[in-house]
Amino acid sequence: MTTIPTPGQLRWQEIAYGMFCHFGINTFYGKEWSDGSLPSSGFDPRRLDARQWVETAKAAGMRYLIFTAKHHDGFCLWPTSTTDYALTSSPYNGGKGDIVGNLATACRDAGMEFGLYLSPWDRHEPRYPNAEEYDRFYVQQLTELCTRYGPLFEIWFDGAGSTGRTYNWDAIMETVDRYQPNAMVFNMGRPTIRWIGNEDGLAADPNMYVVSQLLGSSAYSEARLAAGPQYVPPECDVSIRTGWFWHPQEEHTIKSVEHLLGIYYRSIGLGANLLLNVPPNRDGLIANEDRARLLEMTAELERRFAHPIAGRIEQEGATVRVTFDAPAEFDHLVLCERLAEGQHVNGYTVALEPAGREIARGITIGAKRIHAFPAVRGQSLQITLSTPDAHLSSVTAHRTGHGELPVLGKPLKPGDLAARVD
Ligand code: FUL
Repeated sequence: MTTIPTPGQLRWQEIAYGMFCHFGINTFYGKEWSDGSLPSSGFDPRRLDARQWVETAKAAGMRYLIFTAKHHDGFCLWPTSTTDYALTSSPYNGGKGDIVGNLATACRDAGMEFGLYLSPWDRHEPRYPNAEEYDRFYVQQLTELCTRYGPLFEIWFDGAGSTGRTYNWDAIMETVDRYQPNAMVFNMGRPTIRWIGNEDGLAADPNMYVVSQLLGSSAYSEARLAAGPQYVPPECDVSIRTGWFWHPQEEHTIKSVEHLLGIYYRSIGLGANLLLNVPPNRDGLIANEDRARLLEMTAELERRFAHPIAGRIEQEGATVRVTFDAPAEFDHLVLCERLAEGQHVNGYTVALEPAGREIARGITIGAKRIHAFPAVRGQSLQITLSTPDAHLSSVTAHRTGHGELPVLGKPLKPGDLAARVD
């Protein structure tokens, strides 16, 4: 890794928007975390339809889907040879189900990128206290997932519960390198993408892709970064509900369209990826309420952004002149930086010509930067960049009817989370 993105990282940033699906034993017992003792007998999604999840993601404009193959409780959603604590010992499909497999196929058929979450922290597995034995077990699970289900777009290593624990990251990363060399690696081991540092879906401003430290990672990854700053773009993960898993009677916690738009502007609109969790329910379906809210958000995004007024870009040194075909009224600008040679913009202003009135300014642009401001009218802009090494790949104007960022609702308190079993 260097300070220049790999083609895989660039593609991942271009894809930008994904669905997270938290689903497992917790779904059936009303838990967010469980300790590995919940019986498999409770796991029975009678109407499970992986295609409905993928179709929902697609209708929402999402381009990748990450599934919890195993959460901290250790319950596996594919027929693994490593443990009985899996859907094979549940009533679901007479113990013959393979939800990871169904989802992989549904994604492939729909042209949706597919990735997996495999929790290193495992509260069920009796070998967990023995680091060497557990590492072998974990590598075996990862090998099954990396070899049975086609190309993985992303592998999600969650640091929760693992503070102070050392895993055999060499062996884990060898497995990824051998079987899934193109998968993006989330936050641990040899990360190619990083956690944004909160679970609210909000990126930092400025949003720097070249970093020398990660949040919530491991000593192993930190040591790698200590060798020098590297290009590791962030992913914002957040749930559409208060919890990551579906719970009965929590429909009221589904975020409002305004809040979801606020998240979109502060993640994708700040150049980060957005991985929005939409948890399937006990039937094994994305519930109507979640689906409806998600699609309302998509409809509003389309209303705002589906009719861009494209600007022609001419650059001389650090000065970029943007010209629209005709004078237009607009209240949003979307700027994209050319990233193939790395992230360079580190300060910029946007002025409306000919008067030179400043309408927007910022520090970083990156994959995408959305600005909102009271409507203006004009045909050309002058953007002054911090350095002639920086280049923009596109500038579009939009007339949305909104001159400011969507407002985030009241921040959710940890106490709002559904019960955890510790
Ligand atoms: C956290 C986990 O503890 C949560 O349960 C959830 O999976 C979230 C995405 O990551 O670290």
